Amino acid sequence: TAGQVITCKAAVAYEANQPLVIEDVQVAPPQAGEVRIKVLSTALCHTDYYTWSGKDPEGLFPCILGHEAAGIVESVGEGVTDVQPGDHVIPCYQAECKECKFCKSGKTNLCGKVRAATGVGVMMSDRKSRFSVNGKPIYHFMGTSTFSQYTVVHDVSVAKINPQAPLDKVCLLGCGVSTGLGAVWNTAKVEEGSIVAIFGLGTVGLAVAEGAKTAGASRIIGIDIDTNKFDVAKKFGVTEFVNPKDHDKPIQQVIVDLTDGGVDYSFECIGNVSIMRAALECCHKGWGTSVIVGVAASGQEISTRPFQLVTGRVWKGTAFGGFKSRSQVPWLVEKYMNKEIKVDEYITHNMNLTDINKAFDLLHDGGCLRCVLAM
Ligand code: NAD
Ligand code: AHE
Ligand code: ZN
Repeated sequence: TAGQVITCKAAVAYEANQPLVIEDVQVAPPQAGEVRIKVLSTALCHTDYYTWSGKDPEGLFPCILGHEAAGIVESVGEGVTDVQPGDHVIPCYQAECKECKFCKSGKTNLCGKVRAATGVGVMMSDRKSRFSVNGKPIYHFMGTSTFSQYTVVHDVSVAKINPQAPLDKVCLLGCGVSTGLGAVWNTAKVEEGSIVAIFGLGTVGLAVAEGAKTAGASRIIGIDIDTNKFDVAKKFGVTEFVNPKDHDKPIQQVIVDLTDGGVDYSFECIGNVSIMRAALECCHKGWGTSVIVGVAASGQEISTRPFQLVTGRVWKGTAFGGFKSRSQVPWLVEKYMNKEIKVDEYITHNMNLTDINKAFDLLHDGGCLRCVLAM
């Protein structure tokens, strides 16, 4: 199939908020610096739902969503040396070229090499899409588009992993689980004995809990309005639960009262700007640090009294948990293989690509963490 157009099944989002359509899609061969991947497993992340809902300023339609996946390299374009056909890989929406100003800075995991193209749904070299249906182009999404049996990505967005790793599990390391762990280990750098608050106990929030537990946090307070999450959260290290609906006081006050003045670290894993404010304001005066992980809708802005920062609280954010994708995703896979991090436990549902609309509905069903689709 190398060098040929492949026709395969993909879930196309034609319009915001409309059911995805399973189509025969034409996938062009990879051009120079590109890799065509046979996607075997993909999970759904809340961010896919967010873009589908039309609230993402970078959302373009029609497109092929999906960014938490694993697969096997089918063919590579000219000049690609780091992977070859048959390699097991995880596509990475956060690229790592190792050469740009960002990659060389030593200060961030963001990469500048292909971001301009991935933000507008095309490939870098010719600013065109490799996907089409009956000759009409379909946009890429996040440089990954994994809701397709085959996808084309930039070579700087491919992490080569241990071929023994089960792809239907480690696909989760392409986003949610890695993001939560990294938010704790890389962005906040939580120390032993810390008190941690986590707003939102979906996969990202629970991975934050797991990261905080391994970092030796003394208390891990989970906050969610879905009581279904409370039982499962214990497995991930959450020690106390708060349901904002049980309290009349603002949630930041509830947490401050519970912790003798506030937490050392808080994490917003929902995407709600008023909760982002609460997460900052429940931090301890003088040092408390709040990390924004959730993605908020277009037009939403955060606010607080500057006095909160003047008195020592720190507001941060994280993309992909600060992990350098190509360098560190293979390491995360090894940690999973060595049973040092959980992955299986986040998978509550398994379905086929053809059931993708049901899987989208599940995202809002209490109790669903990750649904993995077999392609
Ligand atoms: P999810 O939908 O599985 O989990 C969100 C949780 O928040 C749910 O348990 C829900 O009940 C809870 N929640 C909703 N509103 C709430 C409220 N008002 N108060 C308390 N709890 C509330 O989502 P997820 O896949 O875990 O993703 C979480 C967020 O992180 C999303 O915004 C997603 O877009 C974002 N995300 C960001 C990155 C990144 O790199 N920064 C990576 C992955 C996901
Ligand atoms: N297009 C959105 C931004 C969405 C966003 O912030 N994405 C995160 C990853 S979410 C994964 O589930 C991210 O990595 N951001 C850094 C980047 O380079 O996009 C918007 O609101 O404009
Ligand atoms: Zn995601």
